[in-house]
Amino acid sequence: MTDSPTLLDDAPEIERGTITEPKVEKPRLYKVILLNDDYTPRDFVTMVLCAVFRIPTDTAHRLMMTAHRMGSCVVTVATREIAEEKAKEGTDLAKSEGFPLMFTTEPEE
Ligand code: NFA
Repeated sequence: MTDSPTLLDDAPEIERGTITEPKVEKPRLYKVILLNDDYTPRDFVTMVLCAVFRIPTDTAHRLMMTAHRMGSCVVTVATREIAEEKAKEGTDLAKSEGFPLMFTTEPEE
């Protein structure tokens, strides 16, 4: 009696001695950077950070002061899409009120 065909007959041959690494790459992350300027009021910067990045007021105030003293500071880290969206949201909100406040993005490492 001949064996009836099974699913295994169509299975690809296993390559002996080859270890295949799983090809799952973590997405590259981007920093959202708050830039200091001489014109945007401190309270407005703090408000934008709270509104756009959902940061508590005390944390937002610390970040604002860090950028004010150092020239810039990292607000958050996210995927490229989210980071660019948030940077634009913050920059546009300031622009709509006539302030030059700017957020930029840059890739991590
Ligand atoms: N340097 C601004 C001021 O003295 C405040 C500021 C902080 C602006 C952080 C932009 C970023 N009014």
